[in-house]
Amino acid sequence: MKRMLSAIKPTGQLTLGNYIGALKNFVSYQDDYEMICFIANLHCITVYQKPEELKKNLKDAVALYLAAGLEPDKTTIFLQTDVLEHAQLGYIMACNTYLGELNRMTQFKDKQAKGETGLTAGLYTYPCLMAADILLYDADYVPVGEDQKQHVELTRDVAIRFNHKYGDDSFVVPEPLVTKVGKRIMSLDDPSRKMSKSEHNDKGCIYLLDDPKLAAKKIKSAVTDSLGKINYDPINQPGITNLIEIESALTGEDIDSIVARNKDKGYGEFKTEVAEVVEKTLSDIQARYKEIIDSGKIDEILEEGAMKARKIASKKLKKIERKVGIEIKKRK
Ligand code: AQP
Repeated sequence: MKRMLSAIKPTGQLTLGNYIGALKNFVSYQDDYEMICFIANLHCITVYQKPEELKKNLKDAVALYLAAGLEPDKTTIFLQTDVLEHAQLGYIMACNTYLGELNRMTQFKDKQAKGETGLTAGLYTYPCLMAADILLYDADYVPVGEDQKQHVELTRDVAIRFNHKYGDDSFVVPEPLVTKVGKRIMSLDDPSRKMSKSEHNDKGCIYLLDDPKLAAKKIKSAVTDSLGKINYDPINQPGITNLIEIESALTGEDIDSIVARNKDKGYGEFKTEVAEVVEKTLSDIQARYKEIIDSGKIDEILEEGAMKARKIASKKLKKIERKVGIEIKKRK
């Protein structure tokens, strides 16, 4: 069975974008792949987080993984810091990544271009840690939203170079898998920007733990256009296109069929239809989330997941340390 790995960094509450672009797909893949899915808490602190809030967001993220349908007997679920090998291999990967490569990473460049201050070295070198996260497990595939594709491509470049230098059996070179529908869910109040959890305007973002009625309201007040036609047209009608993508991703109905069915409807009526789908999705997820939080099983699931992950990760790290020559005595 091929291995697939992915992660989410809970720098805030998880969003509908995370669900559509990532979580929902992890769930559908878990039957066909050996799935490894972790909570990237080291990546979270590349940008300052209030410790108490972060702790809550991490726990909520695990509960939401499970509420979305990930099953611990099919998917290895753990916290990144419970497997120390991530940070160790991350350093080795940083020593095998060129500054020029990091300078080309658009996520960092965008923040710099926006004039954000206080950007950290951790944020800059984050793709090296991400490369380690993936290569540690010899993942064949990495399902990501469009924004993360570049980081997986960097991981491939680093792995190919490393294999060339130290031997082809070092790392499996992973492939990114980008979702077809919903690869980039946009902000509801500015459809030129991605829906992001760290977005400061709550109106543009639906959080998975939002009151479902509030989420429906956000859909109903989404920014659209003045053309008055339900079309799938990302360039000229990005707002309506975003709503079509959301509905299609959540219901599985084809984009063409949604457009055809709604072609004579006004925006208000169409938004009500999408709002109902979103409200139901959130209500279902939240009912399961509550059961999981009440069950008190999260610690146990994380411990079991970390044990399974450590077995793979420690073997790989030892092999890589031996290859780069930083080992003296063979570690057990
Ligand atoms: N809006 C989105 N549409 C589709 N996919 C998305 N993903 C995130 N937002 C969208 C996908 O979710 C996975 C986990 O992402 P992440 O949370 O680890 O990082 P991110 O992409 O940086 O997410 P945010 O919400 O934008 O975080 P902040 O605000 O902290 O920068 C990834 O596969 C991602 O593509």
